[in-house]
Amino acid sequence: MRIASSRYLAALVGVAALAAASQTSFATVTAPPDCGDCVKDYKIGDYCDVTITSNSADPGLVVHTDIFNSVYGKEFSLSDGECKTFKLFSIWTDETYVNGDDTAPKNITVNLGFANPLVNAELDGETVGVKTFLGILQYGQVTWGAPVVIDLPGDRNFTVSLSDAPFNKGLFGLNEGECFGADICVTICQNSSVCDEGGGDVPEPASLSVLGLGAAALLARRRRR
Ligand SMILES: [Ca+2]
Ligand SMILES: [Ca+2]
Repeated sequence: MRIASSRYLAALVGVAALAAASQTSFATVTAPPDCGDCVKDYKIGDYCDVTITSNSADPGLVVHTDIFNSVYGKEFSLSDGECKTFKLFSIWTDETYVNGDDTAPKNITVNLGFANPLVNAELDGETVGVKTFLGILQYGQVTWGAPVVIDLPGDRNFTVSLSDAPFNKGLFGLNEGECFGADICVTICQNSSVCDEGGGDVPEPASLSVLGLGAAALLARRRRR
């Protein structure tokens, strides 16, 4: 009786080891579908996909923008937790002095269209003329609202944000013109992702237990011999 029970115990230990071994080997061969941390490709759209709307006439500080040519069709890849930053556009004013009308904030909107994934990020901000110390220091300022989070279930989740900046700083007036403007950068960060490939070959828990039962039967037959 004692021998039988110890054999039974040995068989059980064997089955457990086999099941654990089979589970481990399957898990290392193929990753589950929601493994995360996948490298995803990004591509910015073309000329028509990237637009900026800003204050183009008085009242308010009249600003001009110019999108960098290197932006169109730009391609890069990100894994989870990784960010990509690059210059998106320049901003400047041709006004020479921050008057009363210029200190009222005006809306600025950037529409950043992606070709991959096929989505649009709309980023809103404000431009304003700033005059400090009795007009000694003057400049324009662009400030952006909250970053835009784009969630694509089953694919990826990423954040798009733009950099705040002062521009056309001057003493007793503004240093007007594009040369004294500022470059605005965009930062794209991948928060999470779902892998494209894999997931089809992972055994279900049910089939794993079938595997375990098969091993048990095999062991029992061996013990009977
Ligand atoms: Ca003005
Ligand atoms: Ca002015």
